[in-house]
Amino acid sequence: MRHRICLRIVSTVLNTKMRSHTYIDSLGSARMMARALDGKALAKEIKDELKIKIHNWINAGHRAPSLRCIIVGQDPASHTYVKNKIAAATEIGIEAQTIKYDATLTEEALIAAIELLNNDKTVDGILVQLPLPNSIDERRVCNAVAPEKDVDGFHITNVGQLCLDMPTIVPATALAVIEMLKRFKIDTFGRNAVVVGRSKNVGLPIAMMLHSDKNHDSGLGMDATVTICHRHTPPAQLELHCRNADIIITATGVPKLIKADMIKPGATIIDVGITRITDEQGKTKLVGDVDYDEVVKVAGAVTPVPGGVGPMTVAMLMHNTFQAAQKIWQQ
Ligand code: BQF
Repeated sequence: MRHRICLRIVSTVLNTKMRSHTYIDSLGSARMMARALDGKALAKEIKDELKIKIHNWINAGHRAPSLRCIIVGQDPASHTYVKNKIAAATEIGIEAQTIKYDATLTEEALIAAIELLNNDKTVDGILVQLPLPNSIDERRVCNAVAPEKDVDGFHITNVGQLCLDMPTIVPATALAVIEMLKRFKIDTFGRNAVVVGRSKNVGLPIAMMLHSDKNHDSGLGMDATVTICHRHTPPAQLELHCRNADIIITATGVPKLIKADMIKPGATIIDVGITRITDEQGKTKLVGDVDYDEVVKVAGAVTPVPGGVGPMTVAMLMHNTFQAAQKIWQQ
């Protein structure tokens, strides 16, 4: 008994101080913890690669790639996201500016502003930070961005091309998930993948690439067997689908939706959820959809929140912006 208590103390010290990859279970046995997939470190690697490519691009006589971020209203989370994007862009040699409007801006005025940027030859990438105020039709606004400058990949043409496995601009969050699976060497070929959440900008493009044929033109297919679960999937069914999954991608914004008893031992869990919560001390913090502290004991690999998919989303937006800059030059 004393032996077990000692082990538990040692494991607690290791886990908190040294980030051990093992923990001691309730019977006193040492168990492996899942690999934490460090999105922040991978995002830095990708930004460093892009920084070199952009440097070479400019040295070859091109102007710096340029990005415009339009933000409407005062939502603090949206302002944080835009700041993250401008900082990342500036750091790697992309010329980036924020264009801020009051929440009272009309849909017509927003579309007029987008059209000015569409016609500006010194602008390569345009994004409109979502969500927009309820008075503005997001679909109409996304379709107003010139498809070749649509670095968010939300234009109807870019969505259609993605669905047809054609080369296109892919939404950054979906590209972030796919890039993490590739760079962390998570095998998807013929595996069972579950996507939890069916949003048009996140769940749909992820599910689309996961199930698609790698041999098709886009080269982004992952050849997995994909199940899409959503708010009308009964909880018992969600559990069954998840327990059968080799890979779970969750993007719901429901904290602790994905629990340890829903995980196949060794599975890979990618947490796209971001929810701001206030803890007991009144501090706000970010949490994902995954009950991380428990899931990490069963899964083979899991992305943390913060520091998982979020930073990778920003890195892949930079990838999209450089891609847009190169395509425009070829025309
Ligand atoms: C991190 C986003 C929901 C709705 C609209 C780093 C970001 C987030 C987290 C970030 C997100 C989420 C963005 C972390 C951009 C990702 O350290 O974990 C970066 O800036 N994101 C967005 O632009 O719009 C959203 C989530």
